Amino acid sequence: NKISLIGVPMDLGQSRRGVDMGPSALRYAGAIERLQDLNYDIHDLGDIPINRPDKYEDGTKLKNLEQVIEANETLAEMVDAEINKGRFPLVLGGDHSIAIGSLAGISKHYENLGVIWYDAHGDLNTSETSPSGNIHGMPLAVSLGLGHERLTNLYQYAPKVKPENIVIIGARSLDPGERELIREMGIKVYTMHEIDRMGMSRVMDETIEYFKDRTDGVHLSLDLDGLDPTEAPGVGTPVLGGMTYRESHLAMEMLAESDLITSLEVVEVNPIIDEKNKTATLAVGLMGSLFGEKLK
Ligand code: DIR
Ligand code: MN
Ligand code: MN
Ligand code: MN
Repeated sequence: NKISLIGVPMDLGQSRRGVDMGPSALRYAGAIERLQDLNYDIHDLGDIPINRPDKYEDGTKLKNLEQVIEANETLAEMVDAEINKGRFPLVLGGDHSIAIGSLAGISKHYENLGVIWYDAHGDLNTSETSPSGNIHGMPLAVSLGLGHERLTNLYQYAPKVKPENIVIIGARSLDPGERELIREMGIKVYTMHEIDRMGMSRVMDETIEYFKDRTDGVHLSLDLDGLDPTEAPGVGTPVLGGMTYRESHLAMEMLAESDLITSLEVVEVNPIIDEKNKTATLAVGLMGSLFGEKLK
């Protein structure tokens, strides 16, 4: 019942400014109070210092690589240290490239870390397949050991996760290289098609059942663009046809009941393109459900 909150105000893994204000937006929306009300002992460790580049890089090669590596190394160390203290790491982003550091710090504590990737995207691009050069489109591939060596080997070990320990939920925008990787590695994906056909309830039942025996910890990586942009407009890369408010709360409540989740990150909240902090407020509500509001 001890949570350590770490903010990562970084927007360098993609091309749109503003997601660096995610941690502030989430705190402003009441993240800490929400969890305190559930009787968690929560330590806010503040925000990691982020070095801005002299000039934001563009083009299609890995953007702002040095700064992204530096931030992720710091994050990995912090997450690792909090787990050593027996505390649950809660990482607030920032763009999704910070999952590289979260997973680097977390995964060394587990033999078989499960990862739930709640996202419109697969984030399975490598430097070769990426259409954008945005590192936020790569963290899951990096964690599988694929991509730029300085990213895959961050925190001096690779890979961080095994393909069979990943479940992607909500995918509806996958690049050709990502589709190929999913096929090759047999990664489990519930696209919007499956969610529509089966319903979120069965998707989560299957996911929980799948992880229950094979993993010794499960990290939830919650990209707010997994939700439909009508409900989560404050994200940099919105994709129509996403998961609803109700489906997402159901998913979080079922995960709370399962008691499987051992770490969480909340990413891609961009308050400057949001509507009155709607997306951060939604994210904090989902955190409430994940941390057991319904079970109280
Ligand atoms: C796209 C977008 N697949 C890319 N990725 C996003 O740039 O690699 N991930 N938006 O969250
Ligand atoms: Mn305390
Ligand atoms: Mn993502
Ligand atoms: Mn996404």
